[in-house]
Amino acid sequence: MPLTLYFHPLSSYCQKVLIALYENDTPFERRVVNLRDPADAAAFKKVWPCGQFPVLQDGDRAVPESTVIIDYLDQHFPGKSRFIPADAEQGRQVRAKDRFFDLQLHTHMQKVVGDRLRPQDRRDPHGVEQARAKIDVALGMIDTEMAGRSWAAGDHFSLADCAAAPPLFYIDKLFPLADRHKNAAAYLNRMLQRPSYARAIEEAKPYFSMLPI
Ligand SMILES: N[C@@H](CCC(=O)N[C@@H](CS)C(=O)NCC(=O)O)C(=O)O
Repeated sequence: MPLTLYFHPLSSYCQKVLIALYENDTPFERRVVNLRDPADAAAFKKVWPCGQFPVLQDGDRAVPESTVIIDYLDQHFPGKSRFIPADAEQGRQVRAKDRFFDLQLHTHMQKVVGDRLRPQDRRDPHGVEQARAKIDVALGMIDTEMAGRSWAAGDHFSLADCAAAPPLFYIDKLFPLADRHKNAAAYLNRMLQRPSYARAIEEAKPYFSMLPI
């Protein structure tokens, strides 16, 4: 039975998983979820009651969480790109980077974008200001690190790059990276040259008008 990905092309966490799938040309069926459609959202919640995508379905097993999905793909559907090094120490470094990009960058990007989608009287300017400050700290760290490396966790493409590119892309749309974070901007450009990520972005483009940025 083929894999099925529940996702939306515009979703940054879904792009994280699409990069991994496209890296290895892993076959899968696409199930685009429209959370704004109550019937579609309810159908998706039967698969994953938390209602967040991406979710990968493999037979009767539903695998939520982008990091776990990529780990699952690496274990069960390995291809030419390996996402988590077998070496324990290198693997730990890649996982640590993945956590960094999700928790110190992606979460805060979502806060800024999510706030713009709220009605004017339900916005949270203080929370957005805090998120922007945290994004700035993370970008400074990324910029310093990327001065000396090609990929997010070192010399090899990995899970960390799948995690890094989508939030950097949307942050670049909000606050252009090239102004203050040239190494981060160059890294994002490298990612955009990579066919797997270029494809994910091409597929998201028809939906860009839905973005509040
Ligand atoms: N920790 C989750 C985060 C997934 C996530 O935040 N997905 C967003 C889209 S990018 C979502 O489903 N938002 C809808 C919601 O939270 O109701 C992962 O890594 O997969």
